[in-house]
Amino acid sequence: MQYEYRRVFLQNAMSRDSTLILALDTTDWKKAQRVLSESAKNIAAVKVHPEYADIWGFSHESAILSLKRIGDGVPVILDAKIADIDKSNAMKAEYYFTKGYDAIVSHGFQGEKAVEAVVNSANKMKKGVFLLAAMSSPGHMFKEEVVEEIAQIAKKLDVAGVIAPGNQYELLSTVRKLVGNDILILSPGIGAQGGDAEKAFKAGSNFAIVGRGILDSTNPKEESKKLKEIMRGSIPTP
Ligand code: NUP
Repeated sequence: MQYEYRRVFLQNAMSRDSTLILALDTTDWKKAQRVLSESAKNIAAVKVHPEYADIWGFSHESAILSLKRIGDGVPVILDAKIADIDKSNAMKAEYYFTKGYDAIVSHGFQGEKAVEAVVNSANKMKKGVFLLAAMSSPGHMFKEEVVEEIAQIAKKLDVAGVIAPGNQYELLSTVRKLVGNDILILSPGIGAQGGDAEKAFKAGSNFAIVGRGILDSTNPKEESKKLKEIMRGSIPTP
């Protein structure tokens, strides 16, 4: 069940004392290793895209093992943005979960039945699903009624969490109202995309997803520590 994964994810965040998620968006494996090891003590999880394992020259399995080793056992979230019909979604989710990813990002616009296939695969393997409720990119087409419907799906299937933009505070607080207090909100869009961690946190976000703000900083350790401190207090009790 997703509430069980949510609890696992929250307990992990509490024991790591952080609600910061590092988006490890670099094709340079040496840089990925350096930034992850410097930030490891300040992050709750690491998020990667499906392409990185191959780009870095690994199988998914060994990429995940390396990330966990460098990141002190950090959970690895796969930003797969699953967006197909139920059968194909189940195949994709099972494939990635079997490789060892701890949680997956799925779109929601494909509808409840197709999202349910991802959730069922996750539940079978005690993994997490984070549903994309709206995007941080300018000009995105997540109109309010679409966001409302995705939030309803998130609640009905009781997913571990949703992804909502950390650079659009009104939309973010709308998502918080729609999903209620239990479902976690993870927010990208902070830093390079103009969002402010403190404002996102005040608008209802629990976890900040940050890539370039840490990767491109001169001191990833300090930058991740700063963001971790700003987000302090955003974690609900499991
Ligand atoms: O709406 C979204 N916006 C977004 O930026 C959904 C996402 N999954 N992301 C991802 O978050 C994006 O692909 C990137 O990996 C990360 C944000 O990186 P940055 O803008 O902090 O560098």
